[in-house]
Amino acid sequence: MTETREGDIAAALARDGFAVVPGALSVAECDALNAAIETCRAAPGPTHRVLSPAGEPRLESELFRWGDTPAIRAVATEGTLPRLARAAFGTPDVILMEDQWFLSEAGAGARSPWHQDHPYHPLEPWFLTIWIALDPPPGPVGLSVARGSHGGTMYGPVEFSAGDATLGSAAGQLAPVPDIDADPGAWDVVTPEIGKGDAIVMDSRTLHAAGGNCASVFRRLSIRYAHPGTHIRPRDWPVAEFWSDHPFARTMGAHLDPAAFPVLRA
Ligand SMILES: O=C(O)CCC(=O)C(=O)O
Repeated sequence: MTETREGDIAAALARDGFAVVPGALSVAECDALNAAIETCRAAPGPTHRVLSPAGEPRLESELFRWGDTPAIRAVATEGTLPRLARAAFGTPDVILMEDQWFLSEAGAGARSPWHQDHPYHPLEPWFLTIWIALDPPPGPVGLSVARGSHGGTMYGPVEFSAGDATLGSAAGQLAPVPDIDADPGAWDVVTPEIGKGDAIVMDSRTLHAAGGNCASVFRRLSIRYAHPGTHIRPRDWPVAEFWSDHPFARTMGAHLDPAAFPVLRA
């Protein structure tokens, strides 16, 4: 694994679209987050989805639990992760946008397909996803990224869910994500070797995928941070349901409401 020092994160993001940060969270923090994911599963909120086909060992995901889940709030708002986001943007303030956990049960085969995070959101400029493995990946199921793809085409959002939809509706559509697995020679695909607590920091325009055949449970957490100058840019293609449901998401130039999206000061 090529480690990126904190001071080099902005340059790595600009060049490659991602950076690897080993040991971003401690084992104790990962254990607390894994317990928190079980609490969330026991009382799922409106954004909880089973992404795998019915009847199979599950791939599940949920967003926006930092407000009622202290372990998620702690890592999202204090310590290493906001510090990495400040280093990435080069700003003393960053905005907490979203938290999203993923859980693959032992035996799950469903994968998060190749996609970019950017087109799911009516936001500019690019934002940051910090993805952390909360368990050692049970097989080649960690995050894969297409190096340099942040500087190319923006493709249409891909529906993750085999059942309940996660995308809103709109008339337009962008070009579909190409079949990267079928044409690996055309892409510089990297799957960093990572362990429990290691993070991959990504530009929201970087193509990535994760999951697949998991021999044992595999939990991971993504925290997304926005640049303090982030504003709304309504899209004419379907964005993530949460964002399409919000009236402010249709107001060109509006800023994120700090009551819902806290500004984290250094
Ligand atoms: O871990 C996963 O399955 C997918 C993570 C991901 O694509 C993301 O957080 O944007």
